[in-house]
Amino acid sequence: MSGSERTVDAVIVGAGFAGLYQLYRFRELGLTARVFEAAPDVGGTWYWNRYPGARCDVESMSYSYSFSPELEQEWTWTEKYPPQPEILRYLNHVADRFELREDITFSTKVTGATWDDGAKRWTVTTDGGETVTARYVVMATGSLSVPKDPEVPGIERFQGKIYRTADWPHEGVDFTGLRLGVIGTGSSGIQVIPLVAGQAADTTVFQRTPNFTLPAGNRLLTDAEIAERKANYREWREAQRRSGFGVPVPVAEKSAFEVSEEERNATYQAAWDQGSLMPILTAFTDSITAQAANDTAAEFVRGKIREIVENPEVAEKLCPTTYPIGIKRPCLDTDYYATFNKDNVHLVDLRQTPLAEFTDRGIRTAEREYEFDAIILATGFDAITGALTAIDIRGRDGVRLTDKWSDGPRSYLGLAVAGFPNLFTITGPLSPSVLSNMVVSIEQHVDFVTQAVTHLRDNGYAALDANVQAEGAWVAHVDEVAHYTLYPTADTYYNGANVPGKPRVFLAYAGGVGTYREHCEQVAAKGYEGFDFI
Ligand code: FAD
Ligand code: N01
Repeated sequence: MSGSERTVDAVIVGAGFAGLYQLYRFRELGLTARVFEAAPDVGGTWYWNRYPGARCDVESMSYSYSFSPELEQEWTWTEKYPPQPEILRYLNHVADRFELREDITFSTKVTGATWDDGAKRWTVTTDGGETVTARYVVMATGSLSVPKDPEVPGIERFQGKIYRTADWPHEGVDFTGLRLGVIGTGSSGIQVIPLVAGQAADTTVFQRTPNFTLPAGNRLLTDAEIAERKANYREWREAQRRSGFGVPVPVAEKSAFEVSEEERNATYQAAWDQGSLMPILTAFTDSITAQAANDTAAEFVRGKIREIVENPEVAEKLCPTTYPIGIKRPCLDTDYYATFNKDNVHLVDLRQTPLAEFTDRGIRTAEREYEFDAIILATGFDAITGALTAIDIRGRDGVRLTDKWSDGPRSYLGLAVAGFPNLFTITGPLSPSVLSNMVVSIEQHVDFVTQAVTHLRDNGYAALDANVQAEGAWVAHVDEVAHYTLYPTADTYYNGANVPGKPRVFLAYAGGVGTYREHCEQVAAKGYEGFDFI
C-alpha cells in the first residue's frame, strides 16, 4: 500500500484494547475505518511487555471487555491475575472472533495528522508512506506505550546485552550463569526481578525510589468462581462502571482515626492477606486524602518489609518514606521483598550513589563500577501524553498539539482538544486513565466517541470541537480534584516528574470512574454541552 492514498470515515491509531474495541463499534455504525498499529500484531501493552512475570494486577474477570455477553461466556480465564500470554491470547481471540484484522495495517506508525478546515477532514500520514483522509481520528495510542531509557550517558558503549521490559524478545532470555543488572523498581521491575534473580548467577538491582508492593496471592481460579461470575457478569459490570477505580470495593465509612490502632491494623492485615491493591488504599475514608491516615497504612507495609527482609539495612532501603502509599502506582508482587534475602541479590540505592554512566563492562555509579553480562531496563514510560506528542498533530489554523500543550495538556474530558475537531483521545490526559482499571475506562471512552459520532451523523453535522471555555473549566476541575487528594505531593509519572523537562501537571482525573462517567453522560444528555458543532 506504500505511496497510496485513500479515504475512510475514521482512522484509529493503535490496536490494543482501545483500538480493537473502537474498530468494532465504528463497524457497527457502518463506518469505514482503518487502524494503524506500529507492532506486527494486535495486543498493545500485552504485545510489547513480554518480560518474565508480566501480568495484570486487576483480576482477570474484571480486566476484560464487557461489550459482548457471548465473548464473556465463551472465554474462560485461568488465573486470578492473568499473565501476559493469556491476555495476549484473549486479544487475539477478540480480533479473530470479530474479524477485526482485515481493517488493521500492522507494522506501521502514524507520523502525522492535519486538519483541513475546508474539507472538515483529517489527513493522516504514516511511516509507510501512506496518506489517508478521514472524517474522524481516534488516538488509541495507549497511556503507557512509549518506553523511556534512563537519562544516563553511554548506553551504546555497553558490550553486554540490554533488555527492555517494554520491548522484550519474543524468544525469551536465559540468564543462567550471567551477572545481571536491573534498573528500575516500578511495577515492571517488581514483577521481573524475582524471576530473573532466580535464574542469573548474580543480580544487582538499582533502585532510585522504593515502591510499595503487596503480595498478589495469585492462584488458579476455581470452577465455582468462574461459574458464579459468568452467571452474574451483568451486575458485576455495572458495579465496575459505577465504582471509583473500575473495581468494585466496599465503600469506607470511617476515618482511619475513628477506629482503634488494633482495629486499624487488623483491617490492614486483612487487606494484606487478600492479595489485592484496593482494600488497603480504600480501607478508610481518608486513606488517600489525609497524610496522617495514609501514614498508618504506609507504616503497616513498612513493618511488613522489615519483617520479610532479613538484613535491616537492605530493609530500610526498600522502605518507601518519601511519598504516601498509593500515590505513586503501587504494585502486587510474588516474592519481591524476599528476593533480597538471597546471597546473590544486591540492592544499590541510587539516592545515596546516583547512576553516573554505562561503561563497556556495566554501570558506574557515583561510588564504583559494576560489571554485568546483561542489563534489564525497567525504567518506565513517557506516560499519558508521550504517544500523542510523538505524532505531528495539527489542528485548526495549523496549530500543533505540542505547542498547545507546551505547558501541559489541555483537554475537554480527557477526550477532545479544543481546536482539534473530530479528534478523540482514548484514556487521554485529564481522564481517569491510569488511575483506573483501564479496560473499564477504555470501553466508556469508546462508547462516548461512538455516541458522539452517531449524534453528528443523525444531526447532519460534519464535526464537533470542544470549546475553549469548557476545556479550561475541565482543566481547572481536574487540578482541583487532584489537589483534594495526596496525589500531587509525590514525584510520579502521574504528574510528568519521571521525564526531565516534562511540564508538571497532574495528568489524570482523580474523581473516580463512576463520577467521571456520570459527568460524561450529562454532557451527552445536554446535547454535547461544551462542544461546538461545525
Ligand atoms: P496500548 O495497549 O498501549 O496500545 C496502544 C497501541 O498503539 C500500541 O500497540 C502502540 O504500538 C500503538 N501506537 C502508539 N502510537 C502509535 C503510532 N503513532 N502509530 C501506530 N501505532 C501506535 N492497566 C490496568 O488497568 N491494570 C493492569 O494491571 C495493568 N497492567 C499493566 C502492565 C504493564 C506491563 C503495562 C505496560 C501496562 C499495564 N496496564 C494495566 C495499562 C495498560 O496499558 C492498559 O490496561 C491497556 O492495555 C491499554 O490499552 P490501549 O489500547 O489503550 O493502549
Ligand atoms: O514504570 P515506572 P513501570 N535512573 O515508571 C526508575 C503499569 N504496569 O514500567 O521511581 C534510575 O513505574 C524509576 O525510578 P523513580 C502500571 O500502571 C503495571 O515499572 O522515577 N532509575 C522507577 O523505579 C505502572 O505504574 C504492572 O525514582 C530510573 C522505574 O525506573 C506502569 O505500567 C506491571 C531512571 C520505572 O518505574 C509503569 O510501570 C508493569 C533513571 N534515570 C507495569 N528512570 C502490573 O503489575 C526511571 N527510573 C499490573
